[in-house]
Amino acid sequence: MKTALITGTTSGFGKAIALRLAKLGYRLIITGRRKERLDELTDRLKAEYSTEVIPLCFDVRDKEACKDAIASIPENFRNIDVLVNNAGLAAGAAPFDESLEDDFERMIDTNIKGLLYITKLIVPGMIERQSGHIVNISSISGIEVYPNGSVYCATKHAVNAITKGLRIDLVKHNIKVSSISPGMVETEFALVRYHNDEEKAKAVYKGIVPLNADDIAETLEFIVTRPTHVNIIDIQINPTQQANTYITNRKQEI
Ligand code: NDP
Ligand code: 8X3
Repeated sequence: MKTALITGTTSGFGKAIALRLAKLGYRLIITGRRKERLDELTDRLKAEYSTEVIPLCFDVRDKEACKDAIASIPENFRNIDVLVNNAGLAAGAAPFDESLEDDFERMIDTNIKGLLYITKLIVPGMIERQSGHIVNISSISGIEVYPNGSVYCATKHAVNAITKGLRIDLVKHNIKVSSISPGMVETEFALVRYHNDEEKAKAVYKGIVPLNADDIAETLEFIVTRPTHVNIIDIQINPTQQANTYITNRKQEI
């Protein structure tokens, strides 16, 4: 039985990925800050898939909390085959000069430093076992830069550099490193980005059928179910109506 650790499972991609991997027979370590949602998902995974689940409630920006959480994983659960670095966010969408420093810090601390803290804690076990697969959730914004998104784009460019660097450094240990680079996916992402302004969040997907979280989970399933000799480097995935970060085919009614 394989074990996966997924960060950010209280919503969006992470939750959909947990449900997909449970269906595939994985046992899971799921994380997030919202305890109630983590507990709800734990109950659901156990009830629907008889999955063994360890919920870990902590903030990936807190290095000591990351260490404590990973150290608390029971001995018989420590052979982590798949690490999905998913926890992340965009905070704000404004020209650089009007952006908030607090937003910069939230994005950099979560999307880059949080990913590094968790990866640093999980990689030694993978090296010891000479096997493992790390899948980093990147973004179209790791490939392009768009107006009002410089720092979020910078964090996902960093995720891509880290992904490539990890692949180079870990290839000798038989560890696969992959990424997924989605365009617009309707989750809580836009709500978080616009500081809980529901109107602004809704407008992001106006006239578009966006991807949904399970489209990303399905992509991840493809990546982690390839044969041992195959490593998927990156999968870019957009809604049909999105050509790139600034050209979309919006319809008034869909
Ligand atoms: P959601 O807001 O729906 O989910 C984000 C998840 O990350 C939540 O479970 C949240 O849990 C967790 N998270 C955020 N900050 C922290 C933190 N400091 N510590 C621990 N967990 C945290 O967004 P998505 O599912 O859309 O986003 C998932 C990933 O996908 C992100 O990395 C995002 O950048 C990326 N992405 C999203 C796209 C989109 O259009 N939706 C497109 C491309 C990439 P909690 O709040 O409980 O801690
Ligand atoms: C999220 C997708 O287009 O808002 O990573 O950058 S986008």
